[in-house]
Amino acid sequence: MQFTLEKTDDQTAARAGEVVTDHGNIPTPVFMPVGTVGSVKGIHVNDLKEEVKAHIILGNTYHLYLRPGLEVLEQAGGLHRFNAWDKPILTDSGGFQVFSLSDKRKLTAEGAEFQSHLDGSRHLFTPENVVDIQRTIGADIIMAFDECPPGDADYKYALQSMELTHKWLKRGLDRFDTTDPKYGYSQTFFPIVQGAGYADLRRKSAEYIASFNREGNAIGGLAVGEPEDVMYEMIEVVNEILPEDKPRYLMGVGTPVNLLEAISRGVDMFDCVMPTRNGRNGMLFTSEGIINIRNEKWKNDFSPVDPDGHCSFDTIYSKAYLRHLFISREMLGPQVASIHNLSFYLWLVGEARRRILDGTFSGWKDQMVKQLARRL
Ligand code: PRF
Repeated sequence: MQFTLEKTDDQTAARAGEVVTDHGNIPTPVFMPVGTVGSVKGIHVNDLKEEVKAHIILGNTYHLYLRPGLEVLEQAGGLHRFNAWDKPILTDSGGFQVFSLSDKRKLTAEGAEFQSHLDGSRHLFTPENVVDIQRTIGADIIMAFDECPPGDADYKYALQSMELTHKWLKRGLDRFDTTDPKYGYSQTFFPIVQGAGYADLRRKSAEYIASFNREGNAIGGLAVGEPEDVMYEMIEVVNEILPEDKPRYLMGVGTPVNLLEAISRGVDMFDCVMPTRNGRNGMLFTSEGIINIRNEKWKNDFSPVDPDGHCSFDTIYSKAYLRHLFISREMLGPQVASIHNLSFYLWLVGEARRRILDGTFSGWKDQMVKQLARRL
């Protein structure tokens, strides 16, 4: 993997760049749709390419390891062959999901023991075996095994957790650097900064992570219940330290406004379930603000779903029809809403990139931040 930094904005810390992988190039800033079990919920690959215009998607080690399991994935020749997505894939390492989803879990020096949320079976994730698992899944970008403390973690817990994440990083890197890809294309490994809402811990963690000088770095442990201004401050603190010439990935964030604020502070990559999960509930993100399409007010509104939208469904369908699909519980409703939201997110980061390149990012971002959070 290679990263080229094309331009840094004059007025903000925003950057435009390009990540090159064996499965294709990724212009940054970029948003990665989440395909937890290998599929971006409800959306087939043609729509992901043609309508959403996704460059890279994300999969989850925790889910894919439990089901379909490594034997199936290996026989398939890796996730790209299995799910027919031939562009880049990033996998999250499983740590975050073990703590949010599994039934019982216990941290030991070795790793994290947990029981499957599917059938109660017992498993152990270690910094080493999650590298092996992600190699078998065939991710282009493999994430370190980390612990993500809650947003209100006290200092002592945040410190211990950060130190554990650092120890696990060293072990994960040793495994990664002594093993090979399984399917003939190269894979890369991103470490993750932790440190909760404490600037001194964030600095320490960023310095430790930067010292490995890997091909990309991630910021974890944010958007987990802390106030937004704390999240923005932590991003600033960390990005002052992380290498400039490597992509920076902010994990699991966020709203359209969060994306623009983070881009203006030097973040290059994002993923979040919000466009798909909220879309399935009828929430539509647009450049004018947020729509709840189930609302009575759209019942007789035959204007396009989003006249400024960037996927074909935005103008093919009316708001009244999309509302009808939701109210009638037709599966087409959540599908159209998910495609709309993802195409909006991809447009937003793509427009940010164009604005960074032509020097108009800062004013545009201020204007957009005012519009995006409005309720229509
Ligand atoms: N670590 C990992 N995955 C994550 C997070 C994290 O801290 C977050 C927090 N926003 C989302 N996904 N490994």
